[in-house]
Amino acid sequence: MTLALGPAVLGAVLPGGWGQAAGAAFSYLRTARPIPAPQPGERPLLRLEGKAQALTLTRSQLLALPTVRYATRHAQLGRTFTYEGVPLRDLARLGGFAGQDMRLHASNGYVTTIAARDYGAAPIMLAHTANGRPIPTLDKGPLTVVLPPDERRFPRSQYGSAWVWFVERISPAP
Ligand SMILES: Nc1nc2c(c(=O)[nH]1)N[C@H]1C(S)=C(S)[C@@H](COP(=O)(O)O)O[C@H]1N2
Ligand SMILES: [Mo]
Repeated sequence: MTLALGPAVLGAVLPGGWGQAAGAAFSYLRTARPIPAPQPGERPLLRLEGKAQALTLTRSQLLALPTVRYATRHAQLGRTFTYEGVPLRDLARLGGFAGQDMRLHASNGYVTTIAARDYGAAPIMLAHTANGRPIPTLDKGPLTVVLPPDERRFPRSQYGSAWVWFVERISPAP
């Protein structure tokens, strides 16, 4: 079953405390706001396959989810951007699979898994905005995973595969 998120659905899918820190305290730019109905003509960017149901989210809906912002050097582009996006931990909560490893599927067929111990302890994000603007395809948007600038915890030599670009679907790892 797929639900197109509208305000009426949200009360049902959002458990209390969602968007608040449980575990490591992330510094949020914004906490969760009511998720709006999709704007006319807006296309879904992300399909979040939850435990019980799947949600599709447009850009305006993603913007209403808990948001973090930090600057980090993109592992493949080699340039530094100030990114804004939704922590993977909050997406896992929204999908009802908090604490479970996350599978990320890209539109070019690439698939990888990010461990719950990684996304639970650090604000690895699904970025939708770079330097205040939607992320263009050339910069690996519209949705691209970025990791905090912590070379000791997330060395690029080991975490290159986590920098998934063109993300279109997220599910719990089987
Ligand atoms: N969408 C998408 N993201 C991806 C990949 C891919 O093939 N498609 N490869 C991953 C892997 S395994 C690594 S090591 C890096 C590779 O980046 P590079 O090809 O620029 O070195 O991107 C990661 N993100
Ligand atoms: Mo890789």
